[in-house]
Amino acid sequence: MLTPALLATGAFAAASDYRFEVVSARPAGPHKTDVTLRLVHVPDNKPVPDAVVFQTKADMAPAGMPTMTGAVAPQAAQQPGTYRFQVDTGMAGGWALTLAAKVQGEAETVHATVTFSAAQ
Ligand SMILES: [Cu+2]
Repeated sequence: MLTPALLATGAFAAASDYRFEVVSARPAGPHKTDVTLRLVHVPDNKPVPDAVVFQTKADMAPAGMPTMTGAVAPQAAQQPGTYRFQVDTGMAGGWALTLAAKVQGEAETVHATVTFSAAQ
């Protein structure tokens, strides 16, 4: 006898079910960019509040300068499910923001890299 191959959706949530998306990247003073991200639970496209972002890194890998890095400072977010950071973008161009986050009730760490453009 065959057992059903499909398990209920959501029964086994995984880190790959979550995605960080760029909401905006705005200049915030000289060589600083304010980056707002949204964390989405992909299967139902719902925003995920209260995740703890515990590791961040910014570099210019998208512009071919992976060794050019910038400090990342978390900021208060305006909306649940969004996450805001001020990045020291020493140079205009393409930047990558890499994060590790813990989602409430999820055992796996969510790793993500988003790209944004810094203008100055
Ligand atoms: Cu650069």
